Amino acid sequence: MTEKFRQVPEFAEVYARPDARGPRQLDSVADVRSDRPPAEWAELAKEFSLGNEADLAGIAALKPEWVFEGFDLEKEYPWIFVIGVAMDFDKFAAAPSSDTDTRSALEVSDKYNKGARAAAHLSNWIRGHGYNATPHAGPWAGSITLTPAAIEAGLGELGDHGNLINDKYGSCFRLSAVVTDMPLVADSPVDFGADEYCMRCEACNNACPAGAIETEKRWVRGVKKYYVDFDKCLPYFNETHGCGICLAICPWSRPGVAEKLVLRLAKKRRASG
Ligand code: B12
Repeated sequence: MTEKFRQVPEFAEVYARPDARGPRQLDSVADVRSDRPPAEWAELAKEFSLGNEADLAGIAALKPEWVFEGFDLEKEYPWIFVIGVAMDFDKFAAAPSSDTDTRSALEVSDKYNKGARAAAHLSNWIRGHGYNATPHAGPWAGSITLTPAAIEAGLGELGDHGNLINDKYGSCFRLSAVVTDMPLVADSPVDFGADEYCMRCEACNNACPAGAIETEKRWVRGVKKYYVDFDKCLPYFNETHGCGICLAICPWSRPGVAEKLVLRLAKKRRASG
């Protein structure tokens, strides 16, 4: 049986701090809609978001298969603006946390808050221009599975550890999002070689204390992708205030490494025609 998630009091405090997650109430949607071409809105929204706590920003058309059962967001909101917030590597890489060392878990909570603020800032900016916008931020699952949306929005490739690898931050970042009816333009998925790299690297497979990360891809709901066995992952995750070892050990996550790997893989691709 899965053990209950062991929360230390500090976490509840981090999430409850006044304004830690941005304004408690969103602005109302302006009565007058400003009119601009979608490409211009997309550029302006990214510029705003990157200047207001987001480290990464990308856009995708919201697909119904990303919305959890019981919600039908995509009828109201055709677009999802995905935000990435970098974590401090040294703090995050102190994973796994314990009752006496909560550095990694606190960094995670802190960056969940930053992601929530970034999504709230952008939602209000969009609302100020007369369009509807709703923020989505962890640590709760909310109504959307963010990983496939972030892949479509070009924030990174899916790594063997089941999460995104970005070409600057590796896997050392968290996601939040804004769904909106502001007319935007979708970005495209990226391919800088992380998927191929993962096929030869076994760092996360070997480091996972629960043996939850499989080396081979599997067919999951019609897509062949890297697979993590969460029945194995969850008990250890709960025991360690959120684990995180797999993303911390990922070679791409160490500061400065992702950029070098991207160059090396591009060179290799050019050489092999
Ligand atoms: C539930 C959840 C968990 C659960 C179970 C994971 C799961 N897959 O269900 C537990 C508690 C174990 C967990 C653990 C962790 N999580 Co988590 N988790 C989530 C959450 C809330 C929902 C994921 C989900 O939708 N699951 C249900 C289904 C869809 O799962 P699945 O079929 O196995 O799909 C997974 C992947 O295959 C992929 N996926 C789903 N559909 C598709 C479709 C295509 C085409 C592709 C390519 C991929 C893909 O997304 C899922 C992500 O794990 C998301 C936030 C969010 N709202 O999306 C964060 C999230 C995925 N987790 C995150 C992180 C960082 C972690 C941890 C490292 C914990 C930590 N210390 O931070 C570990 C890593 C464990 C691991 N190896 O994945 C980040 C990932 C950031 C990144 N760089 O990509 C997210 C996005 C949270 C956030 N807001 O930043 N997590």
